[in-house]
Amino acid sequence: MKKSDVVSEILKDRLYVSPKNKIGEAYAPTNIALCKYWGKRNQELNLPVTSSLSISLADKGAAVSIKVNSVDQVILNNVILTPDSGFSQRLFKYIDLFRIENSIFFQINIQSNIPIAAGLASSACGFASVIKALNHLYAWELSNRELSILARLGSGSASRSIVHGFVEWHVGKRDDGMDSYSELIEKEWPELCIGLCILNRDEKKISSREAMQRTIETGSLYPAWPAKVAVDLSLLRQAITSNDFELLGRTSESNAMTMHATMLSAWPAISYCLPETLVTMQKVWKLRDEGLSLYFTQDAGPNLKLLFLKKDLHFVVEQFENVEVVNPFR
Ligand code: 2P0
Repeated sequence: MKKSDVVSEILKDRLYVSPKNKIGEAYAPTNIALCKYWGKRNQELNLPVTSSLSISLADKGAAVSIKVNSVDQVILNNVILTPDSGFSQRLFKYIDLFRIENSIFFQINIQSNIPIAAGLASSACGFASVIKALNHLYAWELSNRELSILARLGSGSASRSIVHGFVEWHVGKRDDGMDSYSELIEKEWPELCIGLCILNRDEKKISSREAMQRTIETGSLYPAWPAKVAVDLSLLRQAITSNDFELLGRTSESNAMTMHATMLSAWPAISYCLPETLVTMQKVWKLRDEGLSLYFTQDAGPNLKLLFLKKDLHFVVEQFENVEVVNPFR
């Protein structure tokens, strides 16, 4: 099954309508997985091996506006990208799925307040905001479930960036992925804080896509991953329902460490850690030994995301230079 088949299945005859609005505008928050998506059972459709669970980062994300233009053009944070840039090409390959007439071109203007490709889930909010903006431009009136499935075709983690709050991406069983979508967990936790510890802003050398695939193909520890996810998902749901922060923090940190262990077991081994990543981890562990309720998670990059409660905000900000604090339920 191809991506275009999924698009036709969801949009049906709406795929053939012309833009109804002059401009399509949308915002999507980025998201941080507390239980990670690591490995695809279908690379074309970005269908995952397991479910995953994330939290959306409120005002950290991407705002997109799309309008019909004389040529295809991407403007990223006020800079016009050259058509042969990797970012522009990936984006228009995605747009092509929704473009029936070859004679229609778009200008896509993206304002993003997170570093691109530094393990801060820029593709998540990027593709989620683009599909939401197209939905507005064409007045398709898609449901969040449909938007999530279409966002996933751009990037797996984008399926979790359609809504704010805690989100679970259901693994699904079907080959066409129609049951692999994300859904809001109806629970707010206003005391919960995320601290973005940006240790390095360089583009990563190995994409998540490549790293996942190498881990599946060669990682001797990967076979243990689905069982670990099943346990962690259940613990995280329990932690969210009962406002058990220690359980949430412990489970999230352990899940991230296990994901990185599967990568270390691949050949050639993959590590996204820099020396400063390890120094920051040690600092979290030391503060925790001293009684602070502080945990971290790490994605496919060297930066860490701290998890703590509002009551410890001032102390955490004092301890970690340049930490940027997000309150997902503000
Ligand atoms: C996650 N990551 O759950 C995991 C944890 C990185 C580490 O989803 O190939 O950019 O576009 O589906 O979504 C990053 O991978 O990969 C990611 P594709 P994506 O957030």
